[in-house]
Amino acid sequence: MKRLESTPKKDGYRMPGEFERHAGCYMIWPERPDNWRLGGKPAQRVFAQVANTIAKYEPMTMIVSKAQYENAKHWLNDEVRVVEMTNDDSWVRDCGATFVIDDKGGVRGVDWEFNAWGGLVDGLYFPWDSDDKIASKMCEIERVDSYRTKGFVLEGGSIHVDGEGTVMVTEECLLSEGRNPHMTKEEIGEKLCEYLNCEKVLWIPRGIYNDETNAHVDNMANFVRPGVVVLAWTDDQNDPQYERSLEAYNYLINETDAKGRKLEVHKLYTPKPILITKEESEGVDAVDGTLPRQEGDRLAASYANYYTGNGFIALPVFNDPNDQLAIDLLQKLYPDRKIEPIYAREILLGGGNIHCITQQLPKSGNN
Ligand code: KQY
Repeated sequence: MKRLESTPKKDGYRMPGEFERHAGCYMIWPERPDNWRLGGKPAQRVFAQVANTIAKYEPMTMIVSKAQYENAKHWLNDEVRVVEMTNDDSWVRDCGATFVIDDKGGVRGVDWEFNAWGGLVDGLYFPWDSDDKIASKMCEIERVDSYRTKGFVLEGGSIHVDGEGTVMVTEECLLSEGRNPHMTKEEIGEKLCEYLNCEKVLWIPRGIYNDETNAHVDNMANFVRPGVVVLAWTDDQNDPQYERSLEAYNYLINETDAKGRKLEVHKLYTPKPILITKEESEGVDAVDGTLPRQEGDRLAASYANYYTGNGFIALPVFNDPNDQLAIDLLQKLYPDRKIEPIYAREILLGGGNIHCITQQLPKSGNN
């Protein structure tokens, strides 16, 4: 398949909103023992649950290493397509392709340069070269041409689009030292608009407290549909999350999107602070160069990290009283989708959640 030299915007391709129709979904099977406790065994059960749930609604593909191929097949339902591929870890939202479509039935991939959330400045593991090849391999599987953003680093979890010209990010992540320090905020915004086919960037200042991705937007906020946003929220003024959510709220309610609409912002209450236990910490291999998982560290738990699929929402829950609040709010905002709550502590322990471990393939005329 071809590497294209132009950009999606020039060629009439756009990234659709995640709430638009999908032709499929990708995930990567977890196994690295310096990120996932107990060799990834507890996380694998939950990844299988997520994949088997999604497969009820849309074609699901699981990427898996040679070593884990048979084990993944064992836990996954027959509907899940299992494809062997070398990988460094399991965050396909971030290292995988961002698919763009045109109005003639075309699909292409954007292959962002990936450096494990900050490269040698504050990246989370080294090396990351196998993960950086995942996007182009996904494009081969889908038989679609791709755009490589050479010299421009980005992860899919650091953007959300409304499909109508607006992209939402956090300054904390997009302007971080480990990604594109040679570029100004304006240049970064132009690059996003060129590759996603947008006209307007919403720059939320900061994301979720203690988020090891430098605060991806997908843990903080999401577009329910154009003009409607959910935002992670707490009323607890003693929680460091409070001022982050408040500044984001004040920013968003005073902004308009690419079409000039005021945004309707819904508060999605976070669970109570979730801390790593001694047992959980001791289950992770200590390796120089990977982020240590220490007892008592606060995890970046948020209900905003959900996946929007065909007719359903895969929602992380945490056995917290606010689980039900999140389910009720999202059911109200998505009346035509079934809410599928999944107990997601094991994903959270790895540093992200359901949205971070999934990547949709949008539906176009021909797929
Ligand atoms: O998108 C994400 N939240 C990925 C987090 C990566 C964590 C690696 N340990």
